[in-house]
Amino acid sequence: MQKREPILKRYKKNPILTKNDVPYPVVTVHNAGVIKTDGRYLMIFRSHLHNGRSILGIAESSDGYRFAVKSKPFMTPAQESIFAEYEKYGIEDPRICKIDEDFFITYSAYSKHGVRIALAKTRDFETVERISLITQADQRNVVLFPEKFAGRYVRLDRPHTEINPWSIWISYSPDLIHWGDSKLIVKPETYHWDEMKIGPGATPFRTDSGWLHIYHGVFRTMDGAVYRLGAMLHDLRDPSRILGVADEWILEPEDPWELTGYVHNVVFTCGAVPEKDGTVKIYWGGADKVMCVGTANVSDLIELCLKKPRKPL
Ligand code: M1P
Repeated sequence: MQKREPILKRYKKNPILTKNDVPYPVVTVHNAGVIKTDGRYLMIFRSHLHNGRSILGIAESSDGYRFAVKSKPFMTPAQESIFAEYEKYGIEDPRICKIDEDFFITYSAYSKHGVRIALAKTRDFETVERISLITQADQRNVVLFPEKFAGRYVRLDRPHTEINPWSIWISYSPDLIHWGDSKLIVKPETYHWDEMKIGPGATPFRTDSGWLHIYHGVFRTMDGAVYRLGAMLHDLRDPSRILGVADEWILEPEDPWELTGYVHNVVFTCGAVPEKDGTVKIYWGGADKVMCVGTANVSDLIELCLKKPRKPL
């Protein structure tokens, strides 16, 4: 058998961002949401502080590879309003989604009450406004779709449950605040690389064949969990319809900074940027400690989803 080229090619100068690039004291730089707007790449990344709780920083780039971190954090846990009660243990794993003129950020809010998802928005990546806590506990990894469907906003959810392996659901909203009509759309597959749990990853992006969505899947080993990335395609008009979930992963921990770090054996995505040349830059946190990037051809990812799929449910 011939050796295959990887579908997602790592950037040679990974990691692209580490704690050493941050001008304030942090222990990690990982799990960043990334978006391209007016030729600029904006990255909102998560950092652990020395007390183990997380904050969000911001970095900017003109080429999507070399990022400069701004002098101050972008968001720290709220000190007032209802957000203060639910963000006390930290804020994590931001995803960015542009809808009309606003950039919406969904992030995990941790407290003694569990983990839930909060929604904030910015227009300039300088100031940010918290809008609402949009889930109860326990939820992580909520991503929004950048368009409305039949007049409603749509998001992918990842509730936790003891009965079912943690799976991907979909919910709908008239106003981004009140959500409902939820249903399960993709489950982990038994004895498969994503059998322990899966979660929505990067904000899905539109292609001619469907919404391409890069997600994470987890496999439990005798040495703990291994986090990998996979791809799935959602129907353009009805994103609850899954056109294909690629049977094979597209990325697994291989580089030294993915194999060891804050949590070993982790590649975890919160952001992907489609480019005009038919490629996509996929960003991932390595071992919950550094940020990395790689590129793939969008057509290859679509082919993987459609030609070699596994069942979504
Ligand atoms: O440590 C690996 C990841 O663990 C969690 O992922 P999941 O949502 O699948 O449980 C999160 O804490 C994530 O931030 C982290 O990278």
